[in-house]
Amino acid sequence: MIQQHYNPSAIEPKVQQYWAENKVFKAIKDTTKEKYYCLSMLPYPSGRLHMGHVRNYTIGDVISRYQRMIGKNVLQPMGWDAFGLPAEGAAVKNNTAPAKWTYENIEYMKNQLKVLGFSYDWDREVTTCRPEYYKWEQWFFTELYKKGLVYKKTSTVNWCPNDETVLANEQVHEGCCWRCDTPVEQREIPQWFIKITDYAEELLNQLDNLPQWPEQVKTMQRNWIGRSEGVEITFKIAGSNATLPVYTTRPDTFFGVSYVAVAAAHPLAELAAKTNPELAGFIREAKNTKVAEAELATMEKKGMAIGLFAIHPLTGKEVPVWVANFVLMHYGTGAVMAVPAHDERDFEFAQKYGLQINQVIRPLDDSEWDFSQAAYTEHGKLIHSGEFDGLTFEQAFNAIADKLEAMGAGKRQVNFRLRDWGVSRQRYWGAPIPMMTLEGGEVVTVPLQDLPVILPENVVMNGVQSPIKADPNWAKTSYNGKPALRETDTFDTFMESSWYYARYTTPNFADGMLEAEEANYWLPVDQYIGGIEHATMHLLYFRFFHKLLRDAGILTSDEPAHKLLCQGMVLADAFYYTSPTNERIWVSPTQVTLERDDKGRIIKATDPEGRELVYTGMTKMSKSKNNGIDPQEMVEKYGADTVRLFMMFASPAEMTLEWQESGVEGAKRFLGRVWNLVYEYSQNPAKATLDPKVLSVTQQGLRRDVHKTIAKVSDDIGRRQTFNTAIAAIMELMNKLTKAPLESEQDRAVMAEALSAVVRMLYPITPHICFELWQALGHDNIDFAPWVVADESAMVESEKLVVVQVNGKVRGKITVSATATEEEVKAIAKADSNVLKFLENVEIVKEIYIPYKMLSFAVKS
Ligand code: ANZ
Repeated sequence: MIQQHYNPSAIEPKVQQYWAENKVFKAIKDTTKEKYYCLSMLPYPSGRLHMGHVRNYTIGDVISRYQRMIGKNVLQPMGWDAFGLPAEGAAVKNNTAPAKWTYENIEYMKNQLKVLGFSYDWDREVTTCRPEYYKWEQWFFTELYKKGLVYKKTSTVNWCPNDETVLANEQVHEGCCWRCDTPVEQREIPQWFIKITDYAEELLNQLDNLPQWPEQVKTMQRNWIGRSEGVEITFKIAGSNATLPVYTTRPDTFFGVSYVAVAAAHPLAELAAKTNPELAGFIREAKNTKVAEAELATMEKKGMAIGLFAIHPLTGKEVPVWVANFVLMHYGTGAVMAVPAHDERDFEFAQKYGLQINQVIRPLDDSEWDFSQAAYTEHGKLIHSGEFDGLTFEQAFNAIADKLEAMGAGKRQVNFRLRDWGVSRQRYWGAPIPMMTLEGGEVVTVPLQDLPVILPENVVMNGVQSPIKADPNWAKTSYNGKPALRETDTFDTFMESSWYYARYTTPNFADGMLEAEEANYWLPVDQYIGGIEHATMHLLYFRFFHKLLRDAGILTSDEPAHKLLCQGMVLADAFYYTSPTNERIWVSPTQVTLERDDKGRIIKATDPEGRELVYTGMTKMSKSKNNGIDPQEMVEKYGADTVRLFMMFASPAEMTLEWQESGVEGAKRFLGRVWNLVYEYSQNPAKATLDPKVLSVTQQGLRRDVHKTIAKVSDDIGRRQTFNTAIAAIMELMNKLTKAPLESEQDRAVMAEALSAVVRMLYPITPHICFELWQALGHDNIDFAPWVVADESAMVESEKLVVVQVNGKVRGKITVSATATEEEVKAIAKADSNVLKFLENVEIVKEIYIPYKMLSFAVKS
């Protein structure tokens, strides 16, 4: 029996327990069914779920449950991206081991996920810090090494002196560490690399095979891979045998070269510095101020002439060689031919140091360009370029490239901005890199039978130094009876998150990385969901690993995921006051009392002490602004279904979501209305079956609304993924249903059909309440119920309502058959008693008919 009032805390735990005990969402390979693999990005076990997780996982759960209802064999797994730096920091702070901290967090957060009612197959849970997981990652790395896709190289890295770790370029923000804001230094250390550049072309080209990925993500990946076509041109150095190759994408500007610039670490600069202490000082400083690539364009240009001259291969003229801080050592050849008239950076540099600015490109419309202000960087026509004058960009590119190639002074070249992936980290809490060095210096892989190389978990963290580096014995091992030393670096944690999606398909397979048959049944992922912040690194490594697994003969597909959805951020109001020491103290929005104007705008905000607060608007939920809303508190207060409904209703999935408690309350009221209507209906349920032939016009109209809503909701959830509009349509239908009569048998039969549709349409979003209501409607278990399908015949209108006007005033409303002709409609109107009164004793001068909407008479007496 259904309770009279909706009480989520009475039903949600009960339903969740049922799901868990009966393993309702266990995914089993079944080749007779179409599979659907729905994957949400796995969380880092930081301790508590935040609203961003809840949004991500609710979207995934709605899609999974919907796909299950339409008959797919659904796999929806969950796991933990469990290695990483925060565990070490927390361990030091709380005087515990990173492993212990991590496993405790996982336990806690797993429970939080269960309380939200997500339909995961928990038997496939993957925890990336477990040896049974990283064993296969280590094995795969040794395989890549054997294939020549892994190498060790001493290279300059971004070094955070506080965290004592290497940072990737994108982990350096304005010269500082992304985590602790410490200024980043440059260091030379040996590191392991995976040759992602071997796959650059394929990673770029196959973006075209991903029509269901957001354009924005593909554009970011294209820019990240950064393919460019250019020419490598070799300059000779005057008075020596040395040569200086440069890489340019603008050979058309070749006659405008006024100097050549090299990177601070370029061998030519180093050579010149040997006899020039001032230059040596400049180089030292330039090498230590490392900036992210994106800042190169805007930072202050600095340089110094190195005292050498380069000979222009076509004009024979000599131009000075400079070292410049805007030239990257690891791109192209580490040297550029500078054309200040046509390149912004070269221009700024030339202006600063008084170098020549020679125009060689003219706008196509022959207009004049003012070279005192800026470079002209567009493609145009060549001038002052000898035999090449008058050529366009493409013509000149080819003509000059051909000529240089014929002379042996240049060659066409494709370059990629993408660098090989440095996977070594000097931290403890990661998977050990499975390599060893023998006494003679030979480097060997750890053989499979000795894998995994286990990271000791029961350690005491001494400051930030890695315990496996601190313990001199840990590295000592042997190889074929000879002493060997283990690598003490660990993998970048992006390694684990690059293949977890595949491991979920065969999570407990002990004889290999993946059991190929089952893996290929589930893969590729049909729907991947996660934050846009992963557009480049994770999502590129994920695509790369899939191709590596394919080329290892394990997987058969080219790409890991057909469809990608990047959910928007969750925002909340933020408030602060200024302390006596002039600090901003941020007050949680849950503590704030608000006064609003009649348009709902905030006009006054006060904290519990009555202090007036500054309102800064809606911003991303964050610790720094103390405006995070704790999902657990919200679930305790409103129930999981309400939180889920609000999240899916408040905005389209890709857009930002503004957390409004009033909206959450509204969601709860709506569920209360659904509950009440089902309760009311269940007190006197339909005994007759629905008979479309005997329905009144009103009953037919209501049924039509029901089926139109079903069609719209199916399309919104299934194809358009506009969950908010689907919910709005269900709400609109509910408004009509609450007003509908429940008097006759057919009234109740129509209602029975309508409610069974509403409950099934809401189930993917609010599964607990629907589980209960479905039984109240006399059905069995909604977890196995099919999605409701719209009945085309119920959607056609057999009759239409036409408004009749006389001299612009509404005088009647007539019901006509949906196939009535204009003449028939007019005849019915003229016979209608209400209309007739106004047509007597007058002359009809004009009749206007808008089919099945309006009939208008103009009359005069
Ligand atoms: C001459 C020139 C003239 C250039 C002109 C541009 C405009 P993308 O498209 O990203 O590949 N360049 C080459 N190597 C560089 C390095 N190591 N550090 C900094 N800049 C470098 O960019 C290629 C262009 O970037 C090249 O074309 C070169 O400048 C510069 F009107 O050569 B160009």
